[in-house]
Amino acid sequence: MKDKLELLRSAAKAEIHAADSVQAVDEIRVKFLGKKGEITAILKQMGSLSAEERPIIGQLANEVRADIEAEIAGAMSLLKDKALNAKLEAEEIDITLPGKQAAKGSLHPLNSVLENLIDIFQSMGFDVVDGPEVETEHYNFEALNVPADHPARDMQDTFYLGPELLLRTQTSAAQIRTMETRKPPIRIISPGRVYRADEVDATHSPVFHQVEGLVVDKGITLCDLMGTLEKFAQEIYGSDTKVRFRPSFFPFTEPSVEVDVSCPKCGTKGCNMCKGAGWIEILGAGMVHPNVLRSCGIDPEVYTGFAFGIGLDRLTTTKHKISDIRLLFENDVRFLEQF
Ligand code: 2NM
Repeated sequence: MKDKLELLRSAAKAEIHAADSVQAVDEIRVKFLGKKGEITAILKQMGSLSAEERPIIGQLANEVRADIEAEIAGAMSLLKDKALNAKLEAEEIDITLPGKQAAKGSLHPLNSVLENLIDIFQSMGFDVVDGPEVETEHYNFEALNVPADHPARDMQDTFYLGPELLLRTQTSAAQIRTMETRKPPIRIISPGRVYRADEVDATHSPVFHQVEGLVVDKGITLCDLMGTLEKFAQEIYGSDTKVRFRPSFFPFTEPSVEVDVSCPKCGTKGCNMCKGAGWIEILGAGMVHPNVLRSCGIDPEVYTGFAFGIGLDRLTTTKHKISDIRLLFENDVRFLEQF
């Protein structure tokens, strides 16, 4: 029995050494150590041994079993390592391959033009102020010297929310609030959404965007207005842009002007972009009406100021050659991705 055990030991070792896969080693384990294995078979015959022989053979059997178990464990771990290395080699990862590109968001064209515009005015010393979109008649009209019988105050043109409340039709209300709370010198712009009861078409929307500006100090003149707005237009459209001022009328400014720039596409020749005119109107402006200053507690005998209103939507469509204002509000990603 002793010889038999030694034979099993060497046979098992030889088989384990020859095995070339985890599976093969496992089969060897079953063959020698399993419930119906050869070692187990020998242990079952222990009953036929003498009392002296039994412990000796028992000890040897346990030794052989432990020896084979150790050999199997060693072979298993070697083969597992080998299998893993082979797998790693076969599945080698090329870390130089470009990864999957995540879709990148971008600024809405209105916001990128607005950021550009804010940069320009901030570099000239302007602050940015904000105000509520729901306004009172007082801030939206009365304080701005818009008389009660002015057509803008008609229900047809303004969204009223109640007898005194409305959706602001211009951002000047934010400027009135600033003039009430800050002392001159004042240099501010107020960008934001404004509302008018317009029908939607390629150039009109009931919601649009304005950037109004205001400067109030001692000795501010029309020359300051012209210089500031010329500089602004050349920063936006390029340094060779020409600027033209035409007389106009607004209730809140006197005198009032409308400002045109030479067409960014054709100079002043006339093309489809400027509809043959050679010039494009970009904003309205003027010297703040004494009544407006007075209603904010600023003495028009001491202070003067200029103000302007820029339509951000039109500025964006002309700058990016966008044919229809509605594209700015539909938020079709295929359109927005282009900016
Ligand atoms: C415009 C045209 C001219 C304007 C006036 C004021 C204020 F508050 F000072 F009275 N803010 N903005 C103004 C002047 C707006 O928009 C076309």
